[in-house]
Amino acid sequence: MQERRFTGEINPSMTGEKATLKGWVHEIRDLGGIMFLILRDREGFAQITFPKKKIDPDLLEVAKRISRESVITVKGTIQEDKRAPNGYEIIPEGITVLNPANSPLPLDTTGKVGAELDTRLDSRFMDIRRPEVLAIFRIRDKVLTTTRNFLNEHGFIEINTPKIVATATEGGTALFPITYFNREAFLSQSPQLFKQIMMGAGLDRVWEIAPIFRAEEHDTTRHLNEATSIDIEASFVDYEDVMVLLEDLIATLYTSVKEGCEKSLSDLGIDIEVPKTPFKRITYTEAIDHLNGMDDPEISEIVWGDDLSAACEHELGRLIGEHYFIIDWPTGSKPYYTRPSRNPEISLSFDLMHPRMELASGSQRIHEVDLLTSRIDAMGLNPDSFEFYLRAFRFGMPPHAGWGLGLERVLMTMLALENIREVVLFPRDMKRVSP
Ligand code: AMO
Repeated sequence: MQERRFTGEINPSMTGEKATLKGWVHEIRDLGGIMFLILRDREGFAQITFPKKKIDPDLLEVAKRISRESVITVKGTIQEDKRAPNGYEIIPEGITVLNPANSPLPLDTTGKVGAELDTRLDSRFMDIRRPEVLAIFRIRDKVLTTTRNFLNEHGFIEINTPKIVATATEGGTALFPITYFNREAFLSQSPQLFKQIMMGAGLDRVWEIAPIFRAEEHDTTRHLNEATSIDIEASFVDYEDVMVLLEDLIATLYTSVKEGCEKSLSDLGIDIEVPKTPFKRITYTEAIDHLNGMDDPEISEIVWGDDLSAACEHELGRLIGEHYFIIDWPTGSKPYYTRPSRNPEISLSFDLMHPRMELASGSQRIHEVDLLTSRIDAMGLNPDSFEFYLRAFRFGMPPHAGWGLGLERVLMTMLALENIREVVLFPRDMKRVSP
């Protein structure tokens, strides 16, 4: 008997060969003279066929008693059958129940009975058994692997920065405090300060893919309290250089999913289009000029310096219709580490936008310690608590730029999913910390 095979490794040309399959009982269909057991594994389905007159009656009795979603081993002979999934069936010679599943099931894995997202997330282990949900996580894996390869090929070094920190990095966004022995610490909002310190350390180009924790009280379909950020920082470059890197990465991710995840895209019932580079760049000032000319009650008069609301993002997305950058934001609307341009009111900064939402933000950074200290001060923060960061700027800090890209937002927009929670195994939001 052969070693275990995945359902996707077998094809009709193997007719007559023996095979061992392991997986879950997806469905049992008893049609009287014939019974079908559909076995499911990570790669798909296999039809196990029991022609009742020809099969050992004891084997048939075992099969009839197996509950749905039990874990089984099936040994049998491969036979071509055009009507079956992948064009083959297995005529069983032995079935072992490795672990029976309880009934009733918390969710229906066949997709015949729909369930709310909350119910699905409560039983995520069973939800992910559905091929269209598993497909999302196979694509997530592809996006992560492609990102790592892309950044390695571009000379970036992977770093791991602490997730328990003493200071805020992003100013505006709220922090999760934790008890750290006898003092207060926080969960990290961003690797920002540490990736910049690594520019002072001479690593030149670094990347990190890691969780970021945001205590935002946003109960929306595009915010998480624990998200995954793809962060880069590079020395001796300007913000245009890192925008080019970012648009190249986005196009590379779409290409690798389109070409390398055909089955997953088909399980999701979608096709994706690779965005064309270079992406359009519009300045913040052009964006608000356009928005202020709109006759839309959701978009009231925007004052220069305001952040752009979701309604504004939607309007710009509708107008442009593809990925684009909003560049040169008001200095006051960006974090203290963002470099002002020659006009101190305007910063060398950008947001990467999908027509539906923001995907990334980044900028040229301030590398002069005096300017940085005064910006921290001007934002109402205490420079003393940033001393560990500022020190790195006193002893040879090169000019540098970088960005942070939200992995979940890339995935939800690429796959046209409504809710960001769909692309996270165990999402953390205002209402959910378990499972
Ligand atoms: P920013 O705060 O804009 O920038 O975050 C970067 C990207 O991370 C994603 N993101 C989120 N995704 C889901 N839920 C959230 N609550 C959430 N918060 C952020 C978004 C966002 O565009 N230090 C800078 C980056 C840099 O300049 O290098 C930063 O953190 O997709």
